Amino acid sequence: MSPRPEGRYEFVVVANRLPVDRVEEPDGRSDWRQSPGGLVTALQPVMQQADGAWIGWTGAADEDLEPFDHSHMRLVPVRLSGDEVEKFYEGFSNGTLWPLYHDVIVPPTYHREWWDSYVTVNRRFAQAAAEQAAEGATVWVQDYQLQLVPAELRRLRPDLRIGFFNHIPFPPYEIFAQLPWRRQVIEGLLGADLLGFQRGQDASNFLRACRRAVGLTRRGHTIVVRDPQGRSRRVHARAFPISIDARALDRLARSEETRERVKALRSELGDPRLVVLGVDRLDYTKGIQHRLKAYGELLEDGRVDPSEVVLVQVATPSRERVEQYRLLRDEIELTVGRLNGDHSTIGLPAVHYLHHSYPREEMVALYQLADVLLVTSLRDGMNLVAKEYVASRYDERGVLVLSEFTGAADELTNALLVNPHDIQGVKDTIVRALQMPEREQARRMRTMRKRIIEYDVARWAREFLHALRHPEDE
Ligand code: ADQ
Repeated sequence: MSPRPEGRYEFVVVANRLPVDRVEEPDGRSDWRQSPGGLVTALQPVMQQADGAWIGWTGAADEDLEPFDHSHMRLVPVRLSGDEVEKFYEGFSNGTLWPLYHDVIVPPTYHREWWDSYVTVNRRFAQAAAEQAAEGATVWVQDYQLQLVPAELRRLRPDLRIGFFNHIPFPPYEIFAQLPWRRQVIEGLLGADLLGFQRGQDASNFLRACRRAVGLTRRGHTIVVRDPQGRSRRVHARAFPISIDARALDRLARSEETRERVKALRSELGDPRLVVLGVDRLDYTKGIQHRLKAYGELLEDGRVDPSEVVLVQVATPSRERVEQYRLLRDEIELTVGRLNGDHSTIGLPAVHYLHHSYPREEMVALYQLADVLLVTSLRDGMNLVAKEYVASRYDERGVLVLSEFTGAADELTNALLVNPHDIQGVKDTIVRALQMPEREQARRMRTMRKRIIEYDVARWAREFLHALRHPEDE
């Protein structure tokens, strides 16, 4: 039985996390602050126009909270128990799906209790969305933690238009086939009307998985599925590469405060001639070890002189309760320690390693400071850091070294593209970047900036929602 559509929201986002973080006020009370992410910035105008609700978890276990209003949105917290945080979130989402969808860089773990928890929690999110959505509303489900929500939601509320966007890659079938619950995942996703992926390759991998796992063949971007009532329904799957709020970053980069901060940072680094920057969540998909190996060899060979060039590596704390992430952190910090032991002098470290989160303003100052940005992901859905760097370089200076295994590489073809596994190639490319004439820097940067400014995150959201609401155009 479908519940009567009694919710009142015309636009509902369903994501693992709510778009707010808890902050402690000086008087001891706690309050909510909008998270800095691009997704919320992109969706806020849609939220305000359409009377929107956002369904997600607060990030804390065992918390029962009533829905509340914040930043012109209705926020609807979904409760996760401590056991579910372990099995659904750290387990199935981050220990099974994350490595499986990123080319099995580390082996995924398959546990039936994790899967059971994933099913239970996905049902809970779908139920919450079903309760909030108005008759015929648009619901947009986000990311790999919630792949069963589309079908469950359709079962509860066949009147809704349901979209799904996958922020991470969708793997080739030969890898996806390992998943003991591959059929259920595909069926879960096929509950949507429109499935968005970062690259064309991800959409093709998904369409191929539909044929191999559930025997449904595609016509172009479309698959025809039969609902239990025997009606047929069309599901579209294609690429909608996510982007950033490029104009806001450009403005911030040009501000007087940023310029002052860049000067201060440069002097704090000992006024190096050149700065190389890496900014990543501390994750094994980001290829931080590969980058440090290449950079270490350049110092060793004397092709990079640490009295002239410094490497600044920002490694944002991430998933610290997961064993593999703790090991990775130890490994990276050991390597940085060795490099500095071998190549630093007093007061002049060869590598500045920062394990912190920073406000937007500081990130933009770092981007402005960097002559070269290194992105060496082994696999990455998009990589917004690369796009943020380009958006911040209004001066058309700086060189982006970009892994070809990122979604961003499809669009930023004027970056210096590298295969991060090819250490010799990465070394040569870093040297080429450090020596690139200003005219060539400007030529490459200009083309990349044009793309990012035209195709920003607002356009991404607009195009996805247009395609969701006007399937006849597909
Ligand atoms: P992530 O794997 O988190 O995202 P990325 O796209 O690079 O990777 O986004 C990271 C974001 O965090 C950027 O906006 C960056 O500025 C910010 N950030 C990083 N370090 C920070 C720090 N120390 N302080 C403050 N902010 C920091 C997943 C997928 C990606 C995909 C995005 C969006 O893995 O492939 O691009 O979702 O879809």
